[in-house]
Amino acid sequence: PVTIRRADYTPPAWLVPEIALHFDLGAGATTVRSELKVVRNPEAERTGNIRLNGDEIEPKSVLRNGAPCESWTMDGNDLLVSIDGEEALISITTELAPDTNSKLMGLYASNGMLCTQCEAEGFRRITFFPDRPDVLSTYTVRMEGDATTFPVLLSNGNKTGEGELEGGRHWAEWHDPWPKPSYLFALVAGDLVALEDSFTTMSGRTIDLAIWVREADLGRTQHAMDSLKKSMKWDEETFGREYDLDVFNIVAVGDFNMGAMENKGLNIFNTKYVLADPETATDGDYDGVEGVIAHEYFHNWSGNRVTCRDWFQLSLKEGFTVLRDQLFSQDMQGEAVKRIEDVRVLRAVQFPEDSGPLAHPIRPDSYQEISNFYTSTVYNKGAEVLRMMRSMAGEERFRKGTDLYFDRHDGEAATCEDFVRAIEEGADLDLKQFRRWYEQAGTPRVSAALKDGELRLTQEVPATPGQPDKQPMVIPLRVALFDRDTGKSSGERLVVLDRAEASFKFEDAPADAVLSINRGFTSPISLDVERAAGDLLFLAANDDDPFARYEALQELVIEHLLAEAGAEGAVHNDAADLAALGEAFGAILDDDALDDQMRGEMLLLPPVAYLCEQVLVADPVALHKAREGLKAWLGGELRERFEALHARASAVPYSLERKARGARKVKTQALAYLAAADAAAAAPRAKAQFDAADNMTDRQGALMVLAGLDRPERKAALADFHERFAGNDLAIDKWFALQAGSLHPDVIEHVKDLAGHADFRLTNPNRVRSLYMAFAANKHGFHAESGEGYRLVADLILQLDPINPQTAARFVAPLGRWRRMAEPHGTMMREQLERIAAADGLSRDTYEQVSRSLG
Ligand code: HT7
Ligand code: ZN
Repeated sequence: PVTIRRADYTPPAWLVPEIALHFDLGAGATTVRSELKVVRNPEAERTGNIRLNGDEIEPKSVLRNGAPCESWTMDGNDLLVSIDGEEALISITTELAPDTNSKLMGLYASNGMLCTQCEAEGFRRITFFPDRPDVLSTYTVRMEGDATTFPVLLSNGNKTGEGELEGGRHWAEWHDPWPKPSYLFALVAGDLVALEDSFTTMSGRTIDLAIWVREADLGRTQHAMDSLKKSMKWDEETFGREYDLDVFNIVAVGDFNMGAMENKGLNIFNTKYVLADPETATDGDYDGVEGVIAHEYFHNWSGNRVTCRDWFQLSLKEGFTVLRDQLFSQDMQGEAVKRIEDVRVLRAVQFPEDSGPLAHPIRPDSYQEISNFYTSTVYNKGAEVLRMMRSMAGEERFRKGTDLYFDRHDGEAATCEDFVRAIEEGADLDLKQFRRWYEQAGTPRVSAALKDGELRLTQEVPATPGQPDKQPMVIPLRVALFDRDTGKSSGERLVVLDRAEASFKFEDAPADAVLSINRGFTSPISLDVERAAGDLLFLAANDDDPFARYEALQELVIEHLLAEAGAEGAVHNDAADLAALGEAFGAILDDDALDDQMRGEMLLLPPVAYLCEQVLVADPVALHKAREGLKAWLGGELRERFEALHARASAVPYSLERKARGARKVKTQALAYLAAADAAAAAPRAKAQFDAADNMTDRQGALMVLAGLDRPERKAALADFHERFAGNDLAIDKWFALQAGSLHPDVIEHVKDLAGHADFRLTNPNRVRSLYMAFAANKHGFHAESGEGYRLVADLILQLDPINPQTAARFVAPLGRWRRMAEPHGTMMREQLERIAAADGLSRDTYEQVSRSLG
């Protein structure tokens, strides 16, 4: 496979200011005729050919300026058409078979409807085109099809015409006035109904909003609509961004490779991020819908109005849009809990990526298959990098920077460098050295020690593939010092570490102060703090930054678990002994000043994925056992308090208010602790919660606990759930995921059986992820001593690769951690990767991930 390099960027030789597309739609056969107005790009090197990318398509006819063109050639998948003058009209016909398109890229069929996915390189599966984000065109789209099969015909922009045709057919035409790259093109044809509403923008324009779904799903769309309207208002108020078309359509699709897609004026969503009602969606699902609706909507400015010059700049739109959706959710749900949730995801997913064979900078330098770079690094670390700029500039100055960025680059395909320059100028910040966050991969490790009011910091950025030597990063850290006697802090300040070592003097430091550092998780780093015994317990009880308080308790737990698991260098210390931990958790349970949302965060033990990150070579089984052991011990030690918490929370009636949501969160946590301590006693309690549930959060929580228990209640609850939600794909996904992610000793057998279940389909990414991603994340199943867990995932990759390579390639990363896993795990994981690598005809997606993982 060819490696594409960032350094090789050259501007497109030809531009396409206008394109008209004609679709004659059918699930079995669709004909596409495109008309491209092409003009020479004065800023590029002259060439006599235009290169039009294609993928699994053939040109049925090629016209140039209205006449059949003989002088076209194929170069691999690409069509080259010669052009003599400065401009031309090129018309190409292609034929597609949407119902055999299992890759779900380009035009495909899902549940009887037709839809598209073009980011990153799907448009070239529809027609030949310079399929790169720096070619911007205005689109006119005419669709024709059977009026009964496809009563609704949607595309980007505004509808400009529609009518009947002979033979029960009809047509519609859409025009999008905003020039856009091909990856933002979309089309939907199907038998859909809409929840409709409107939004009045800050300048007084009325926007028609519609959420399109299958008729049976209409009753589950209100939350998505509410989320959309909140997002539109928030983006006006917080970033000054107004919507720019007369309509905004969202369509929910059951077969989708990712979460959603921000196509201009026609967002296409995985049903998972649209449909929600109390009976079938958990509180987490509600948040997911709100967050993803916001994310896609925010792309209208950060991604669509200002797009990316090339795919190396992906974090320009994704990192920025993740930051925007995180800030939105903080405003909607409360800052502290949302921040903790976001950091937990970063540490459990991005930190392992950054310390493994797939590590890359937020702006990668090369790729073979761009789909492999839609990563937690580009998205979540990308957002953290921008958040650091915001912390250094302050909210107001950061806004000046983003205003300048939007003004300066509106209508352009921009680079990360353009963004940094706009923040530098608009926010008046020097970001020269800060740019290293775009260049260097790896999670910096910072050591901190406080002595006599002087804070000494050192940093080290670990070597990553292709980057053996690193330069010091700019690392902002919010710091406070606490008086050990009064429990009070002398205020917070921001220190910026920009050298390998530096010291900061705190003139007002109390004698024998306790250090609170990286408050609010100012920087995406790992920290090593020299502490006196008792400091963490002090901070867990007294820190006035909720994140720092949470962090102190997590640190205590991590120290204990590493020591329990016999991790190298870990020792039990006085502060982290079991009794102290029991007291700290007891205090969390008793603290009336904590609301249940925050209590729920504090009660969550660190995930094994993050525990593995604490050591060079991890024993995942020992860490998992230590974690479960602590859970069981706490469940027994604090049994009465967990029972009281479960009873109190169970009495709170269902609503979507914060208080009721908090109660549901701690209710299932209490159940999980009790079950870990005494399965026999907890099983009837869990079954009672399951039976009494009037909402999915309680029902799923109870089933999650039961699924892990070898008790009779398990079978009955699983059967009840399956029958109750038969035909509801999203709920049945949960049924698969709960079993695959369970603590049950026979989980591997369960997964094998589930793969043969009548409801399992390899062609549906949600279903595949619900079974196999849940399993790959289940440390006790995936890392089974037999190696059977690794084999199962490798088998899946080989089976799925010819069907949906993009989704198959996503399963390589869990096996790719082999170097960091203790023996015999490391060898067994590597052997499975080698087995995949030896297979014939691997896709570019899977080949790239496997070879990087072995390399
Ligand atoms: N920008 C969207 C990315 C996306 C995507 C990428 C590759 C293959 C399929 C895909 N579906 C959506 C999603 C987002 O970040 O908003
Ligand atoms: Zn995005």
